[in-house]
Amino acid sequence: MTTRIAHADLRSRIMTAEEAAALIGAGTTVGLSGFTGSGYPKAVPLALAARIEAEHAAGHPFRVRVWTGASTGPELDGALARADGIEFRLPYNSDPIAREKINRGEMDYFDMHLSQVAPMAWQGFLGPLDTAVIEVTGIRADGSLIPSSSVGNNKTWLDRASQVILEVNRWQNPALEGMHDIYYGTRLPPHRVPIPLTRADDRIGEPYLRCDPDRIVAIVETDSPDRNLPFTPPDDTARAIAGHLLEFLRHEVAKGRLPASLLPIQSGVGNIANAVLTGLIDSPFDGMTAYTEVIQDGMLDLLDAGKLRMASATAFSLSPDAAARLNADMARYRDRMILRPQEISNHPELIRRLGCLAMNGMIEADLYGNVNSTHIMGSRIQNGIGGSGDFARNAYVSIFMTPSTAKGGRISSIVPQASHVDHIAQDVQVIVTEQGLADLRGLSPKQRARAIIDNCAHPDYRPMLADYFARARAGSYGQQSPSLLTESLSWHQRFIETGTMRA
Ligand code: 0RQ
Repeated sequence: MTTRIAHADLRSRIMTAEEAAALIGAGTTVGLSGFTGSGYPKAVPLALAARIEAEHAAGHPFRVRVWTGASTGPELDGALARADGIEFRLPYNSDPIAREKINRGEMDYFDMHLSQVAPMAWQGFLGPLDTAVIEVTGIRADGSLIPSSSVGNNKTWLDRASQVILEVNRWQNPALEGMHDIYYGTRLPPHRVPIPLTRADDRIGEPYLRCDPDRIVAIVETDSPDRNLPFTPPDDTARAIAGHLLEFLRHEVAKGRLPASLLPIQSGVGNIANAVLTGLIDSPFDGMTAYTEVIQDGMLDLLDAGKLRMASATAFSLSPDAAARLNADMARYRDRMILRPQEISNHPELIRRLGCLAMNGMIEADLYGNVNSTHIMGSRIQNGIGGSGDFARNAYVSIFMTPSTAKGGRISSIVPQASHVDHIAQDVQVIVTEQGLADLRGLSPKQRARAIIDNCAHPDYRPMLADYFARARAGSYGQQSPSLLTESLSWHQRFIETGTMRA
């Protein structure tokens, strides 16, 4: 089967995944494709993991440094982490085995803003890139590459790597061709120029990835689906959060602070974000656009319902059903979707210019609106900051959402002090829980605290928070952001010691 590889010379480099994995050396750095479970290589990482296990069994140390776009799938992060083959990982992980290794201190993890990965690689701070392993949909006769279901950092890995291994995945729909927009105009300072994108649907690049054929050392053919995890249908909590948020958006339109088609929406991953998108189907907003990281089920529903005019992202993150729907009708969807490098989908300049509405999940927020998106009890990584920081700081309105409690009510998501801060109060404008919504724009810290306690905290924890705040107002060292330093993290410590934050 060579129809997906139209470049005659390159066909001679087709080999097995095992042969390709043998080209990756111990201790080297591997830049792999993949973003939120789509477009990641599915055969070479598995073969590499098997090789690493064999080397370990023979008493030989063998680990690699892994760079990706964002999260991948069990065949990549899962397999390599299980084989204890990852020495260092960036920039975003949601794999449970890798998470455990990181939290046990057995794997170094550099959790960074997704927009900054490519520039930092170019700046040289990350060290050399030895091998790129990139999934593509096909190779054209001129050697250009038809990208797959995510773009992520592929352009940068292909530009920077000493050697390139391609996986040509027959499962990826050939009608993906033409959907992508790969911009080749980024530069390092002092040579940077404005990125010429002024609307979410602008195309500023080309549909293909460039790659010098001389650096392609192996091509592996695959036929495997993306990870594509099912979404759980929205529960009452997710529906309540979506309801508060939609009410807020309607109010902003009524006040004339948002246009009737809203502004380009950015939606995080997860069930709550998906519930919000589902809620938008029955909203009065028409002609919406999305400038976001991932296209998830809810976006497809919005496109189908005619509410969303177009969606720009860097990857798909779909349930198996939605992926089948997309694949059955790719040619039609293709005109209304653009996949770009994550450096562009998450670019602060563009997010600020377009005025995105950023809607992201969080782990906890404190009384002043500092938000923790990444660490449980201040020290255990959950996933990573992903693109939430790229969007939150630069959005027109920056919204964070969470159920008001976690772990069956034993944890309050509103706490006296966040146990880790990813988004400082200045980058957080709206907080939503199933209890209600706090619009923090224009409020001082003490006003924010009252709004958050009254609107967002769970009734079981509201009196405890009000009591803490009253005592902080009476006894704090300063009164700008009242705080009792010996007590502000005691809720987390109590959970660690007793299994609940309840006093
Ligand atoms: O733990 O799996 O052990 O049950 O955290 O929480 O409720 O399933 O929520 O899947 O929406 O994830 C912030 C992690 C929310 C996500 C976060 C525990 C909870 C559960 C997951 P279990 P839920 P979600 C664009 C934007 C950062 C990246 C980002 C995230 C687990 O949204 O990773 O925004 N965000 N990217 O029990 C202790 C709390 C807790 C808590 C939840 N307060 N204390 N545990 N949990 N709240 C996309 C990309 O960038 C790619």
